[in-house]
Amino acid sequence: MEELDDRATIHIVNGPNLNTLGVREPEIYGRTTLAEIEGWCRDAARGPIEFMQSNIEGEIVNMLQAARGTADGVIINPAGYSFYSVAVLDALKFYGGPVIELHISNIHARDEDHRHSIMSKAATAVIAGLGARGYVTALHAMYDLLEARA
Ligand code: DHK
Repeated sequence: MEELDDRATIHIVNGPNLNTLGVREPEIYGRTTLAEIEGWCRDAARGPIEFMQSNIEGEIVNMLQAARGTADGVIINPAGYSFYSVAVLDALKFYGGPVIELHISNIHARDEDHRHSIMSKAATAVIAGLGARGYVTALHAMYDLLEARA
């Protein structure tokens, strides 16, 4: 396998309410804060990472448009937008590079409102149910994906 260019840039995009991790429904999302997750990702990163969060759909769209031609890979937790935002889905398609869709909880085992992600149509891979550590798993998986494509 080829060596990964160690300057591969990964964008990690977080959707609505993920700024409240650690407090919101800890029985589902755990007690780890988004700042702690960002720290784990920075420790695990093999190159530059951008770690972003917004509660605003259009800002997520802007982040994904900006990732085109800039990010070698995108990891996205679309949170509540997962289940209906065609705008975020379209922006993911526009991005065009490898995408890992990430959910902290196992959405497939949840209620009807949190089960059917439309984002998966534009995802290279999906990770769900690993808790907050899923972000680090996703980062390692993205490097593996990029290495396999190199
Ligand atoms: C986070 C959310 O905020 C929910 O809207 C999703 C996702 C699940 C998660 O598990 O990370 O349904």
